[in-house]
Amino acid sequence: ASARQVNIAIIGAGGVGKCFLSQLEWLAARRQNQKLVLTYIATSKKAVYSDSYSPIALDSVVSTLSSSSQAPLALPKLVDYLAASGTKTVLVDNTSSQDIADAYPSFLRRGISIVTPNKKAFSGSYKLWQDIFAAKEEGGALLYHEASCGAGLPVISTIKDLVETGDEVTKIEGVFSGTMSFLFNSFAPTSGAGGGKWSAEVAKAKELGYTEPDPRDDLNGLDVARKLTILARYAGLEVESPTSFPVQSLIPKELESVASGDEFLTRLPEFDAQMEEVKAEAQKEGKVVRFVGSIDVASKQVKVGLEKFDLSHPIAALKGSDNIISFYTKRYGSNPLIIQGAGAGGDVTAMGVTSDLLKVLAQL
Ligand code: NHO
Repeated sequence: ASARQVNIAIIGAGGVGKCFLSQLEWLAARRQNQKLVLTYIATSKKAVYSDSYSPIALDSVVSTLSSSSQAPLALPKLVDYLAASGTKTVLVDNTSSQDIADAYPSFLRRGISIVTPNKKAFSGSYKLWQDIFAAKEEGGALLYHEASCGAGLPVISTIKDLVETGDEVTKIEGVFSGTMSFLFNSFAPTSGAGGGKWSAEVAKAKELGYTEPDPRDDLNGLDVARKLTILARYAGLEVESPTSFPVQSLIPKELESVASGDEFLTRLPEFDAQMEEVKAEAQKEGKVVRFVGSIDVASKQVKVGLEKFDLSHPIAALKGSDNIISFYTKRYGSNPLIIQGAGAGGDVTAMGVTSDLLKVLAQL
């Protein structure tokens, strides 16, 4: 392979993965002086690759994958396969797999760079977080995960820029879940009028590709807790895990142990009255309820849950699946740096992954 070739390996071809593939095809066709070659792609069931690392055509990759009879390589084998190519390689992890996240150190140590929207590596144990960054140094690899918070919005790059230029983050707060934003904006609109049944809005959010593969990961607050864990760590707090601070779950107790996400969605309508009550209680005070998260750096407090807001508050007035994230810092004083926009969905999330890939490519 020529020095200007970069191999790409992709795991995951679901909602985000498919959008990423079409962005990659667009990018590869326009990339000058650097040839992007897809040498491996896998889902949980199938894979496409060859011992000679022959290029997998990007315009037909989805159908090639679905008609493939190859099984995915076990992770240690995949590390060896990618490292043995002798060509610079970027792994794109478009899954939500903890196993793959746990294997990041072994990829990075072998010099394989990683871009990903998967939150699990950066919001798992603090030990994994430390291992990942040590392995990255050791292997001289690159690592970006912009889409792990706020989809394509520049959230991770912003907090890194703030910290690495010597600013001090004092507080971060906002709406960090595209799903929760969508749910409350449509279930409890500021206009007071309308608003569908809670369970119907949840089903719609799943259909629109906003939710995690299992929507319970959004409704139990864990998805927001993961994002706050990541941001808190960049802000300098040694948060042990996304379950080491208070997180309010919106999953009815009775449905906590239901086996599948689909069964959960089927039974959720039985509990619509509970959410109607939450909505009515806020309405009585002339407010709306929203699902928010905050990090107070000085007191080391992180929390996630429901809060009531005046109708004129920027958090109450969000639209669609928008996130809003306010960074309070020494430099910015009492007027925070605010980032707002779509916080979920295949295309905008994939854009975060593709722009990370561009950052890696520029340095290879
Ligand atoms: P899918 O559609 O379930 O696809 C997962 C793919 O991974 C499938 O092809 C599956 O076969 C493959 N896979 C799973 N485990 C595997 C394994 N062990 N080995 C090989 N393949 C495996 O999931 P999505 O929706 O495409 O999500 C992919 C990743 O993007 C997840 O890590 C998710 O957390 C992340 N992500 C998604 C979104 C989004 O909007 N869909 C966002 C960010 C990151 O900003 C977004 C967000 O935070 C959404 C959040 N729910 C919110 O705020 O409401």
